[in-house]
Amino acid sequence: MNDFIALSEEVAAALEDRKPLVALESTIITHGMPWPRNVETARAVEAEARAGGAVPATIAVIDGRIRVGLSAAELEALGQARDVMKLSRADLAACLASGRTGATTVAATMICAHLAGIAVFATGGIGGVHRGAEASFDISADLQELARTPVTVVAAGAKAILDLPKTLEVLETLGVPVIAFGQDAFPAFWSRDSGLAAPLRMDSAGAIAAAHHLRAALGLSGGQLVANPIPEADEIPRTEIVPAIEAALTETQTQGIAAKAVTPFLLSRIFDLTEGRSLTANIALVKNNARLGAAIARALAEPVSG
Ligand code: PSU
Ligand code: MN
Repeated sequence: MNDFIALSEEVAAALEDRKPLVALESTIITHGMPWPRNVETARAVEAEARAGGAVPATIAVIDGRIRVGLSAAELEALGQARDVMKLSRADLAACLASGRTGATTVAATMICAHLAGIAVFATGGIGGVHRGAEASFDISADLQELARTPVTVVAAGAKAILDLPKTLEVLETLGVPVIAFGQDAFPAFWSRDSGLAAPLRMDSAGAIAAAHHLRAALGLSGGQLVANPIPEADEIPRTEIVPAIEAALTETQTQGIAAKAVTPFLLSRIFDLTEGRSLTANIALVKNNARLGAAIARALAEPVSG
């Protein structure tokens, strides 16, 4: 395509044949989960997309080049690498220019997926408005990206480490459709119900695909956030997760953690404080999202009627 972006053979062939594709991010691998479960999960999530009838396209920057579709060896190397940049919209070009390796967040993965021609992307949780944002101004660039880049993102809602009411308010201000899948409540990552109503609800992949096409037809920029609740069997009870979240949040303050470091720090502390239970749930929900992403990609690949 260009010398700054390279598609794997499989991804290039799938695009050429208009087969369903699902993009996957890499920050979850490098900054979201510990090795070796990060790599195992990345493989399992790719397998889930395949089982759902879509070609997975894991996205990262390797040695200054955007790569769409990674080999098993490349995934393994990325999962063990140190000094991997965490790339959002602001960092992408600088990483390419300096020939470095970086993992793409939701925002950067959306940009790269769109460049490659992939319309659906599945992940775990999106970034959002952090608690205390009225003082810290910490609002993830993921929200702005959803407002500008036309990719449908499947996530399990947003983590309760964030301020969920403010996150929903900002998404509404930005004109981002937030669609709960199969229920009325906005899911909160480890739990199916955040206690907040989702602005929109859809019950089929076909409806989500139709809305994706219609946004483009209406000339509306930006993507959609599909909030897919964690499977019931994998939910973590509030009594277990809330104290871990509170403790981890307090530590960010006492240790002065800020900016890009906040989300990875919280994820790793909650992993420790729940003795790994947070990770088991995280893996289950990403796989669940890859399945829904594949179904949406299949629906999008069907010829549009009318
Ligand atoms: N939330 C999660 N798991 C993650 C992330 C967020 O539950 O792995 C990652 C995603 O890559 C997301 C990024 O795009 O963190 C958001 O980082 P920040 O809050 O710094 O924008
Ligand atoms: Mn931030």
